[in-house]
Amino acid sequence: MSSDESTPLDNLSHEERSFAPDPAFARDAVAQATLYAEADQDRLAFWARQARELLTWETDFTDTLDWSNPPFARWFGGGKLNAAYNALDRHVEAGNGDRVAIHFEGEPGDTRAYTYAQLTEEVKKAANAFAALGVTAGDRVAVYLPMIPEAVITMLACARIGAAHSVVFGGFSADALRSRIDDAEAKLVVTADGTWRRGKPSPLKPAVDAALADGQSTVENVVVVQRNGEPVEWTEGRDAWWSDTVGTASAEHTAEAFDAEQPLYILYTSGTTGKPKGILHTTGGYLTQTAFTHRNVFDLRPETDVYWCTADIGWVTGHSYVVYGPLVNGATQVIYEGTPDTPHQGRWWELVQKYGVTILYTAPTAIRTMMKWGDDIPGQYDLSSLRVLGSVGEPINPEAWMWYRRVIGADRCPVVDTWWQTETGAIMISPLPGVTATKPGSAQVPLPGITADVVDDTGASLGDGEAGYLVLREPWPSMLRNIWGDPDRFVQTYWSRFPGMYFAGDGAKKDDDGDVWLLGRVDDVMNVSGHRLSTAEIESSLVGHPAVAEAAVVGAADETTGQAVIAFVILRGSAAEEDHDAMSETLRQHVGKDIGAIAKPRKVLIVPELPKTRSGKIMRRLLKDVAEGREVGDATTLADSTVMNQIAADFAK
Ligand code: 6R9
Repeated sequence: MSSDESTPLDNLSHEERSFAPDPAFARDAVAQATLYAEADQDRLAFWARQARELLTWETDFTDTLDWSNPPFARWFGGGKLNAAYNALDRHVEAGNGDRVAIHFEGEPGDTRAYTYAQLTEEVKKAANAFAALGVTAGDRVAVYLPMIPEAVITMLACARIGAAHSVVFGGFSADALRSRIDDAEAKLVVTADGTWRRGKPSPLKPAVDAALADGQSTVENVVVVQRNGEPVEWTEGRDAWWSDTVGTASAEHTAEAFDAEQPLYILYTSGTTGKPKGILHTTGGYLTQTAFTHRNVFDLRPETDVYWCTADIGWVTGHSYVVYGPLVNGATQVIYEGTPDTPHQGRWWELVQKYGVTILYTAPTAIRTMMKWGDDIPGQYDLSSLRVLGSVGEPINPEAWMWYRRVIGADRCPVVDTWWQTETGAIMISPLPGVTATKPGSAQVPLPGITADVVDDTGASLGDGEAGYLVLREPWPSMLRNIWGDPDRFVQTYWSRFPGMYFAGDGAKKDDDGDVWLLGRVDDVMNVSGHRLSTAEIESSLVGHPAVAEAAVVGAADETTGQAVIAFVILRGSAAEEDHDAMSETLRQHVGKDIGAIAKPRKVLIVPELPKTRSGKIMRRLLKDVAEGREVGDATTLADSTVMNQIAADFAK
């Protein structure tokens, strides 16, 4: 074997660049650095302290963790609290009622600001209205709303009365909505007539009507927010306008304290097979860890920061880092309804300038898109208010990380790459901006109180430099408690691959400093001639080439090598005009040179678009079907379902 074939993973994790913590964070750095030691010494005492300092309990807990029946955890036993009271009322009681909780910006440019006092009042009204419709503690409420303040109000109103919300992303179909309603046996649906998408009204209510058309579901009422003013069908007796129900309800409501393990929400996420899993989160532990991570990972200073997380509330990031973390911490945040390129490609940066955003939390796919649009667009705005930049959702390739730091962060703002999942509920692995010297492309260190490890096939810990599976060895406060209605699947999916450990489904390795590098889902880890190659690593190399905007790599079955590397790339601006065959060859050679001959893709197909879910994750499974000459599988969760036809046709040419 030639030397350039020997260490295929080295490219990604032998990243030499490192950025020392910003001295501006030094005040908190001292305190933060001690958190690791404190948690190492006594993890449970550490979490108990966080729970007591970050939350207000009506009844203090007596038992930090009950792990007597693993993997079914109970955190903060004996404790009672109300999630909405923690997110709202107590800030008003503490004299911060006039602080802005939400700066809302609609896609058409309409704006609304809610102070903590106003948001509390709206949530009390919604709580009274939902209760009047018969929703009681323990019931489930389906939420099918756009990114408008009523989404936050609805979620908190459910929490206030002890009902679990089940938010279904507004981009999902009527069928997807119905199956989630059925699985959760939701009593109420809260929706809107529609929203705005790229300047046009985009409907939501028709999907709810279609989902409930047979009249056989568990849903008794539908509350409809008027947002885009488009005409809607109406089912008398079932449907009610938000303005007629919530709008007329009393603003007096006393929050009742619930058990720490009261279900807070169900959020459906797709597994490798079968129907979506209803991930169940409960109250005390979830709020503790979302608040802790939101405060420390972003160095939050609630009195002065303006925080903006671009995630939709349809995803877990919207739950933990738009709704619960920021509001429990009393932060001021921006919520934006629309797409980043409406009415122009500078919209996000215009919002950063307008609201003086200090902390921005977004996804690599958005960062790469902005990169593709060019530096001169953010260059037209004043981004000097920014001080911390976060990334979440998939591995961020070093070039995108560097662009984010340099162009958006003026080479001054720390970038925190945060690894976590719907199932983990909150951030698990991430730098702390005042403490960690950051490395482009690595999520780096498990947070205080989190025990993450990289293990081999047998569950044995691997040394630095060896690629394996990411596991979590100890329960954590915001862990999922179950799969709704399917405890066997819960045990099977997460706790059986490595007995006694939580299996995350991600590949990872530690570098010589012990920093964790995420290598993509394990189904995305390829094995070529006995070498383990990560899709992320080759994609990172491709995106590092100046002609490439985005890349997706899959391993296609191959008789001789086990798997072969197949790449799909989108070219940047003028490069798209060049001869595709010549460009493919150039890119193959580029990867060969960058990583080693073993990683050179067998084929590089130039494509106009990649298949992405509505949350922006590339669906490599579909590309793999194409690469292996199979009929393309279920593409119903794609944002644009026509993309795959084009790719399949081009591949066959
Ligand atoms: C929060 C969220 C979870 C999966 C996870 C992993 C990938 C998320 C990442 C990351 C590398 C990061 N992922 N953050 N991979 N680096 N910083 O995205 O939850 O939608 O459940 O996805 O996303 O593969 O297993 P979810």
